[in-house]
Amino acid sequence: MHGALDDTICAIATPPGEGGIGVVRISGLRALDFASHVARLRSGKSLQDLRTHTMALADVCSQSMAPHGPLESESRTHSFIDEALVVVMRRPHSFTGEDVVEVQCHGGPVILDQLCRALMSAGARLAEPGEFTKRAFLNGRLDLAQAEAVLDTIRAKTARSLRIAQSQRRGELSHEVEGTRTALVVALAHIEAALDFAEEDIEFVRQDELMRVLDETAIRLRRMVQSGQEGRIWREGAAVAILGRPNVGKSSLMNALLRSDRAIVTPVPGTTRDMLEEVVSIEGIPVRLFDTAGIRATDDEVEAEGIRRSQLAWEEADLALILLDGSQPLSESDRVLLARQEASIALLVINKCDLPRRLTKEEIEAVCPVNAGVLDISAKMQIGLDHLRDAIRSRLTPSRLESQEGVLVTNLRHAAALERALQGVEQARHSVEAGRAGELVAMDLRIAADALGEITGAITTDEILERIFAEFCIGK
Ligand SMILES: Nc1nc2c(ncn2[C@@H]2O[C@H](COP(=O)(O)OP(=O)(O)OP(=O)(O)O)[C@@H](O)[C@H]2O)c(=O)[nH]1
Ligand SMILES: [Mg+2]
Repeated sequence: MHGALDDTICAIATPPGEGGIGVVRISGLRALDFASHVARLRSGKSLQDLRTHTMALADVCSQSMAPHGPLESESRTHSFIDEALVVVMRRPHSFTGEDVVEVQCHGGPVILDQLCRALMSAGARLAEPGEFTKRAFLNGRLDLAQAEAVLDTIRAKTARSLRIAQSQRRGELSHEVEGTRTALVVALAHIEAALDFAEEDIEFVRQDELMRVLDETAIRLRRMVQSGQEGRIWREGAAVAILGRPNVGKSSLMNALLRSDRAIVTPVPGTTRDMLEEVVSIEGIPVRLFDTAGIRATDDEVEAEGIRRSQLAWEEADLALILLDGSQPLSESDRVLLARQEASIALLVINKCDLPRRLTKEEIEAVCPVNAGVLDISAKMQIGLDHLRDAIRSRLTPSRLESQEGVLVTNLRHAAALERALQGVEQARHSVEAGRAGELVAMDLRIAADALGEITGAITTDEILERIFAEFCIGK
């Protein structure tokens, strides 16, 4: 069963492929026992006697062998896999909170595979995705939000994303969420006491005091909820689509922002037919940049499919860069695009500013009076790109300065739970204000407190755990 803690698990912990070293991780009650069947210390000592958090040189063999028995030279050549460094971390001072052994050998896929097989024939079980981190959670080493942050730190695409993930892994989000939950639980306890002793003339909860707590809690929750939109971008990356009619220089801009010759650039309109996606850091923001097929009326089936995908990319983008060619008057295709742009999610960019100007900003304004300003660039000559990066940054994270204080909510699951909590608290405030029965107030506060408990895992279900840890891969 997934999550059974009485068996011992093993998995390759380093990424697939070749590497200088590769690590196999073993965790569970019999980790040292199984490891000592496979790894024999050069010192002649038993692995079981190795001090915690120390490392030793060992021979790793595929054949199950008695931990102390003499190793025949013939069987040694037969079963020898590799030499390795073995590190022992005894419970509870390990990542999972269980006995852990990590075996570092040469990073070859066959070596690591044979090592895992040897451990499995000794009695270990291959770990399921995320099972090491899940055990860390079940053994109380991490709460759920911290466990999720382990994956975020590994996946972080920019330095700032990493800082945010590390702060969550250290427990800063959990601390804020738990603090808020405690305030609610205390208020709830008072209300429930008042309900239990309704006959007696003791005042368990003062109305104004309760309102103060609810107001404060609502402010804390609202701040976290509001940080969610921006937070998602730091964790998952923002989708930015470059759109425009053929030949305006979309692929040239893609390449300029990537600082590489990723996309094909030619003077032939209709060069890009398939959508290209690359991840790039723009002012520290992880951005998934899409180069799209130029949008125009066409009879070509392949091009039409490319254009259909461009439209989809536009709909799904966090930000669209609408590119125009400054050396040409506005065309019909440009007008169609401009008429569709929404000021909130688009930036208008005029390319080819190195060439004589044939397009005025007034012309653009005549088509779309509501826009957030127009930027001049030359993708080819690399002019104006810093301004463009800056504009992209401020469009994607308008509240960046504010949110640098306090925690940032980056995870959709957390954002949804926080929203439910906020709703519960607001509902409770209304009930108190309207002088409704204490039972109703208590019910809303319970909903809010439980929603917060789901974030840290104080309240959890198997279903939530399955969903979270399925995102991890084996070995984490
Ligand atoms: N002078 C000048 N030429 C540019 C600039 N940007 C792009 N070009 C040229 O414009 C032509 C088209 O550029 P692409 O980047 O392929 O344009 P595109 O929008 O991707 O075109 P499609 O893929 O066909 O939709 C090429 O000849 C580029 O060298 C620029 O800033 N200045
Ligand atoms: Mg192109």
